[in-house]
Order: sequence, then C-alpha cells, then structure tokens
Amino acid sequence: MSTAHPTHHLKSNDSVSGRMLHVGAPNVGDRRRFNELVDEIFQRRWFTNNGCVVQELEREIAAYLDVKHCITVCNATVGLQLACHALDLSGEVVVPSFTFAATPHAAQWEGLTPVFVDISRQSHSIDPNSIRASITSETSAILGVHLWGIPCQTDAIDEIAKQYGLAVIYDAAHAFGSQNGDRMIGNFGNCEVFSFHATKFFNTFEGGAITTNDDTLAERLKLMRNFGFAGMDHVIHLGTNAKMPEICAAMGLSLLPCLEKIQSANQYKHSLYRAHLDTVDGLRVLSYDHLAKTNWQYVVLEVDSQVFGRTRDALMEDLHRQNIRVRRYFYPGCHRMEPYRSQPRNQSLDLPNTERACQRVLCLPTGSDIDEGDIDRVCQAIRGY
Ligand code: T4K
Repeated sequence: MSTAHPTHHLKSNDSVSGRMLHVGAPNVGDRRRFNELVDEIFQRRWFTNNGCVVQELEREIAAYLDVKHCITVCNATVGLQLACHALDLSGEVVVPSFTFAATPHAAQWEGLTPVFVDISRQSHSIDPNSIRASITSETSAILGVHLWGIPCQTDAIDEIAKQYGLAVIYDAAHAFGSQNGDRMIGNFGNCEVFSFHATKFFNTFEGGAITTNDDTLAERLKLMRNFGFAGMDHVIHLGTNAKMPEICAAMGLSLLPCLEKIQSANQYKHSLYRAHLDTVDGLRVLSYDHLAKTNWQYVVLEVDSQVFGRTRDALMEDLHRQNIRVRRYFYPGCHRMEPYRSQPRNQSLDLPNTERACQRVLCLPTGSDIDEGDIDRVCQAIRGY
C-alpha cells in the first residue's frame, strides 16, 4: 500500500457523510467472462510471455482502433519509455507540464530532457505555438498528451514535426475510445501509448499498449518488451521486461465489449454534472461538445475562486470531509515537481495557462461506480446545500 497517498486509504465514515466516492473507481466488465478466461489460463498453465489471451486482446484492440499494430505492455509509463527508446530519441523532448508525472518521467528515465510547454486554455491540451517556441537544435521529439481524452491538435503538431524533423509520440493514457476527427486515437504520430491502469476508462488492472501503423517500429517494440528475444536463446536487441500477463489481458477481454455502454453512461453523467454546475457563477465543467467521440471518463471542473467565492482548495477540503475524494489533477504542474523544479531551466518558466489550470481544476467522481444519486450528492455539496 502506497504511503505517498494517505488520503484514499482513509476509511469511509458512512454514518456521517455517505459512502466514499472516488475519482477513478475502476470500470468492471463481464465478470463471468473474466472468470471463464481465468479458468482457462489455469488449465493451460500459461501465465505470461505472449500467451494466447494477450494475443487475442492485441488483435481485438487493433481492430477496435483500426490500427495495424497493438503491442500490449505492463503499464503506460514503461510503454512511453519503450517508445522513446525505440525511436532513438536524444537530447530534448517537448512535453506539457500539465500532465501526470509519468509523462516527463518516462523521458527523463530514458536520459532525455523534458522541455515543458504550455497548454491551450480551453482544451488543456499542448499548445502548438508553445511547442514551436521551445524547439532548439537539441530537440528530437514532441511528446503530446491527449489529456482528459481530448485529442491534441495533431495536424499542427505534424506540421511542426515535419518542419524540424522530429518524432511524435502521443501519451494517450486518457484517450482509449476517443476519436480525432474520423480516426480513433491510436493512429497518430509515430506511435501512441495507452494506459490500462485500474483508474482508466479501459483497464486491465495494470497495463497499457503502444499502437502504431509503422511495421518496423512495431517489430522493435515487440523485441524490446521481451528482453530483445527474437527466438529461444536469441537476443538481438536491448530489451526489458514490459510484458502484460495473461490475467490482465483477461480483464481487458471481458471489459472491451462493455465499453460502448460505459461510454454512453459516462456521457449521461457528464451531462448531469453540467446541468447542475454550469449555471453556478464561477464554475465551468470542461466541455467535450466539439469532439466526434470521447470516453467521457473525466468530469473536469474549473473553479474561478474570485467569482465562486471559495478557493478550489477550500472546496476540495470541504468535499473530502464529506467522503467525496475529488482530485486536483495535475497540481502543481510537472515543472514544479522534482526532479524538474530544481533544474535551473524550469525555475523561471512562464506557463500561464498551466498555472491557471493548476489553480482551478478539480476532477469529480464518475464512471460505472457512480450513479445519479451520487452526482446529486456531489453537486449539492459543491453548491453548498
Ligand atoms: N500519462 C498520463 C497522462 C497519466 O494520467 C498516467 C497515469 C500515465 C501516463 C501513466 O500510466 P500508467 O503507467 O499508470 O499505466 C492514478 C493512476 O495510478 C495513474 O495511472 C493515472 N495516470 C493517474 C491520473 O491516476 P494516483 O496517484 O492519482 O492514484 P491513486 O492511487 O491516488 O488513485 C486515484 C483514485 O482512484 C483514488 O481516488 C482512488 C481510486 N482508485 C484507485 C485504484 C487503484 C480506486 O477506486 N480503485 C483502485 O483500484 O494516480
């Protein structure tokens, strides 16, 4: 059990405030199918190392995303590391500061320097102008994040990448099931990396996948996730252990057919939140209206303290006291976290939209564990009655 996050291990005080509501409680699929798959895994006694359940999950995900290759991995952080390595990146990688620490950490872990840039105010996704302004002769890649499942401005990013000869990786941790125009996320950049962590729209307990339409890159990634083995006793590449076990793939296979249903339930819940909160002065629920399709996994509230009359942090503490474990993702911004904030280059960084989002955002509970009554309760608590 993590000691870094004492808050979510607190016991719910049901008698005082109702059951504990979480942001990111896992979506659960067809449990009967999961149990059948687990029985089969035990019968076969094949638990990991490219087993048939992993292979089937990879085929199904590739078909769902309409992408040539899906390479499952143990989690998205390691997936991002593999992607950086397989693309032979060096020097600097441009990355938004407003993201989960895993995004820059993966680059830093690979010996690269994350160069933090700003986001756009409306969508919270990486700002192409800010990318352009940060490119130097050392830059080798752009690492965009489809934050909250909202696609980055991929056309503008492609143009910059082409102009400067840069690789493009998308951190698609939040974006499984989202569409960018008429194409599913998973088809953009050199490759995209999904997280299948328990808290994500689609989960395999822990896990992730790298998707790409590039055959050579896919072959490299497959080698690298399994120690570089090209066959028994035959190592032809630097590699690591980034494999997804069979039981995780079983979770994925039992959840995949349920996604459409969860997606539309999420959309409905998002609309309830908007109906309750968009009319309150000083509050705005981030809109997905402009998107062709998204997974609606995040309800992102922005609190304008001046107008609302309470700070975002005071609101958060108040909600926590009522067993509503809202999260101020991704406070305080990666450039204000170690090891980045000690680096001189980050001490005078001016990222106004990032600062603004870090001061305002509060993620609210949604997903299949949350019902209409829970949303009423959260919204009443936010409105203060
Ligand atoms: N890129 C981005 C943009 C990401 O957001 C992430 C991960 C990554 C990359 C890296 O992906 P992975 O390497 O993890 O595949 C959580 C997740 O651990 C993390 O995966 C996720 N982003 C991040 C946004 O959220 P924490 O530190 O907030 O986790 P924790 O333990 O506080 O749990 C979050 C909430 O979920 C809590 O309110 C409790 C609830 N929860 C959690 C778990 C694990 C449950 O209700 N049930 C559960 O089983 O990072």
